[in-house]
Amino acid sequence: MAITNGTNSVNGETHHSKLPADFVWGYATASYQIEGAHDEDGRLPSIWDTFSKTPGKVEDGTNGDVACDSYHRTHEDIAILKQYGAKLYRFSLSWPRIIPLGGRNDPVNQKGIDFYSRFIDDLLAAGIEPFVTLYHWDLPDELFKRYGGPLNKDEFVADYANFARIAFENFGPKVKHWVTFNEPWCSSVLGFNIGKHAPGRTSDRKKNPVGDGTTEPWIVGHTLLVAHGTAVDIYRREFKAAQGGEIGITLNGDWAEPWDPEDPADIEACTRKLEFAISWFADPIYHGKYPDSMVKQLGDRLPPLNSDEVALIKGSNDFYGMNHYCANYIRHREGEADPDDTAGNLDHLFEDKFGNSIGPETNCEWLRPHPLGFRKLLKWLSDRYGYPKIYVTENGTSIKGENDLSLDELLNDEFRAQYYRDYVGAMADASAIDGVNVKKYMAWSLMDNFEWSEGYQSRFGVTYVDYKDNQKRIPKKSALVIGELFNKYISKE
Ligand code: PNW
Repeated sequence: MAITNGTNSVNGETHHSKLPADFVWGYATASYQIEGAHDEDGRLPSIWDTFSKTPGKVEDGTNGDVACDSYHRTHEDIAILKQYGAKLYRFSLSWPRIIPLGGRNDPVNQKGIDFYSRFIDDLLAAGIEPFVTLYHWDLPDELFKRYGGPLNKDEFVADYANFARIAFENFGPKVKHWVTFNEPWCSSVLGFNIGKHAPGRTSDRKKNPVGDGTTEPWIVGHTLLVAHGTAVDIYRREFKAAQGGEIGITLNGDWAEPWDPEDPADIEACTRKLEFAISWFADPIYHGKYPDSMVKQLGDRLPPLNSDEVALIKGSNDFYGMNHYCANYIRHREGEADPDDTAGNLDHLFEDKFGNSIGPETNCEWLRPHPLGFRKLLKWLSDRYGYPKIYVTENGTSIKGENDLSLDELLNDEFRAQYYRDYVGAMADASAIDGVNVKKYMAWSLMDNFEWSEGYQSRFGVTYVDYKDNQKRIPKKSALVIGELFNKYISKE
């Protein structure tokens, strides 16, 4: 049977893999990337406000002060979601809007609560289910200044637990899907080793005066795991029975192919790459321990999980939240790992030994589409974690040079449309052929937005945002294509 992304040719006839009839899809965004209104109605700075205003940290020197202005345009955003046929919207709460200083003894900002309450009501009135991320990287700056944010486990966990409880109390009657943390790998590694994300700590003194990339990412990862487990525990003990929702964490993870498919060391390095990127968090959650490969390489730099922590963390996912974008070729490195290494002593490459490219270039240096990798990773996760219910919480692409195109060209985003055809097809195959239990899908992103250290140059939206003309929103071709795709793939019976 020849298989190419959702279309299977059997005895000369073409069949489409189907997604289950109860499959739900929609779009994703995050507060700092879209809201703007950075100093309105009591909001105080997050670490991303501070980081993006530090010269040299964001490529085009921009920040999220205005972004897509979604704080003032919730009606417009809901109208486009509805127009696109989305039934699900993943967005994140801005912690510094809700508790401007962040801490458990700091005041709660009623205006922040009211803003999200109204937004959730309006989404539901439009027939769109809210899928809420508690933490998508915009830590109140004060908490970082006060005690180092996630570098201080006890303080951070207590403050995060308080924030989570406030969110469950206020929004839980209407929100049935919660994500505790978005991509803890990014918070830990990009924020505390590479220094590419806020708060920008790293061992590299050319980039930042302080930071220790050999220890801090592992401390932060530990903190985030414990904070996740604590929030889930609070939800299950205090809210779940009455509110009936579900909660999980969202992990990023891209697929790995061996640089030399004949070299057992490269094949092994692929597993190690997935373990360092994904199983660092997923193994404690599903198996109650860190992967052996990480313990072996990192020794006591990987803070052990004590038995109370294991009890909190093990079994703490009601669903597996999966963010997925691309794949790499992986080549093992010889010798001892560098103390600063976070990847598992291996290289990420775009070409294999024979010069084959993993996929076409995009506007992001780290992202090259490779749709079959999506199917393979869905299967890999399912095998390793016992066929959990998977929600794809992000998937999407930027386009090389998109920002420099004319408006007509930009709206005709065939590269992105093809990305979604291939990726949604690969997911349908994983579901129909491999038995993967994937139930929801949210494309990244509803609209172009602040792409972190890449600023506004890399666009991920299915909606064009004109930053020069009052953040005007115009649908791109891909928005139409996604609707048609799910219409085709989701079973009608
Ligand atoms: C994810 N990397 O971030 C985030 O969840 C989104 O907020 C973001 O806009 C989206 O993917 C697109 O980038 C990532 O450098 C950012 O490997 C950077 C990386 C990975 C994920």
